[in-house]
Amino acid sequence: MKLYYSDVLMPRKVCAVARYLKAPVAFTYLHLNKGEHKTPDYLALNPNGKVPTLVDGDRVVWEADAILCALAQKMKSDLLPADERLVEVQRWLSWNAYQFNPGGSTLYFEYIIKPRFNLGPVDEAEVKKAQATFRTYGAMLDAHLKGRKWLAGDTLTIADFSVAVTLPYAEKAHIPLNEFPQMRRWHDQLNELDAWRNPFPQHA
Ligand SMILES: N[C@@H](CCC(=O)N[C@@H](CS)C(=O)NCC(=O)O)C(=O)O
Repeated sequence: MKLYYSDVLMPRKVCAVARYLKAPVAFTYLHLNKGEHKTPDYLALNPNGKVPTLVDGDRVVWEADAILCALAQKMKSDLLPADERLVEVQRWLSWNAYQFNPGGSTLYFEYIIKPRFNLGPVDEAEVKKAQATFRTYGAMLDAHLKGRKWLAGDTLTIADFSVAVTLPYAEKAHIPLNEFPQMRRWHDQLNELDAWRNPFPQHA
């Protein structure tokens, strides 16, 4: 399997799960500043021109959450449970994509991507809106996590890797994680995993 990635947000969760599962993937770094994700060869794999992409023989998977599923299936891992927790996992993936992640990922874009790729100054109005979004849905997440070790109950699943993806950047991206004690406790648990703390392999 070949995993195309770069050291940015969405590939982070995919690299973390690949490492956590010790999946036999060849990590292939794309330099976004050189447009390596917009070449005809790459666009033939992923017409979105975005990272990450997983290639497993004839099977090409794009969308980070779908790649998490593919990796867990391939490794026959309980990170993608087959019982009723599967519904919980899907609930949190969808909720994250539409409700929770837009706040954190906007802040990641404003404070980390913009300076890194010279995309102009921080937009204060966007920051305010994104922090409000993070707080609204963060309060929900915090309440859900009370009394639960992980999102879908007692066991770690791909939902934890997916929903927490902006939290390692909280300080740099001005994400108000510290206002939410359960979310912090949950993220501290993820930080106990080497794969979460150091998801990206060395690259040239
Ligand atoms: N919904 C996609 C989003 C992927 C995405 O937005 N990737 C960003 C990096 S986090 C990217 O490739 N940006 C480069 C670009 O759009 O040119 C997924 O979850 O995989």
